[in-house]
Amino acid sequence: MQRERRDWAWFFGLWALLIAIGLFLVLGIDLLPGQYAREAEVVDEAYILLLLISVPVFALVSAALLTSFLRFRTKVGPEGPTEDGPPIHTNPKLLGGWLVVTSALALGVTINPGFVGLSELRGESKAEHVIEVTAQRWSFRFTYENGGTTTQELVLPVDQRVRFEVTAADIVHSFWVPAFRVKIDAVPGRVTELYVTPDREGEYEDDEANIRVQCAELCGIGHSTMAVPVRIVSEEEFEAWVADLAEGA
Ligand SMILES: [Cu+2]
Repeated sequence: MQRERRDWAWFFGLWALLIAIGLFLVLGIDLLPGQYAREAEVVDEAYILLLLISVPVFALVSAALLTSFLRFRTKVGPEGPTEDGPPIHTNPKLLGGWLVVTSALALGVTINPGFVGLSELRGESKAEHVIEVTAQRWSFRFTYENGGTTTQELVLPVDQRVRFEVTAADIVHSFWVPAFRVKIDAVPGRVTELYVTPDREGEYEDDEANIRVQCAELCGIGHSTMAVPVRIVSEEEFEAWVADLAEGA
């Protein structure tokens, strides 16, 4: 009995320790690159929430495993046990509790961040600007509402919701901007949509390499170089730039 109590103490002690380590890793360390869109906040919140929920679960399993290793080891060879230990009997309360807790967790994350996050990202189809994106081996072409078109950079106005209408000219690619955290497949013969609201100015630089469009679907030899810098500017600057672009075309 004394021994059993100590086994449980080990288990709960390890569980608490691992939870503390996990929470420190999730909350104490800045894991994610800079956010440049409202959508990035939604995605990062979901990511952190899922990590927080998984910490106690993963710690529980690890604590059970470690307790078994540390407390239930036995010697091999002649000094070791000569017969099996007593069988373990089903514990209906434990089983029922496990079923309820894990089902509630699965249902909970399906609702939030699942449905809630999805509706925040694409529940609304209004947008201030529409930009057509055509992906092909190995570049992206952006066409603005006034007909201006470029493959050199993607310029976006700050605090304006943009709908990207994405397609591909040859094979499947994927339109992804790491600093916005969202991406969508570019499929030949289809138009897929993605909404982004950049919420601070910034542009691609060596130490802000995440402000770029990057193909995220392996598409051949030039896949990794299929990237275009992104620049987020004020509305006035954007209007002037896009007017120039159309004139040049
Ligand atoms: Cu590609």
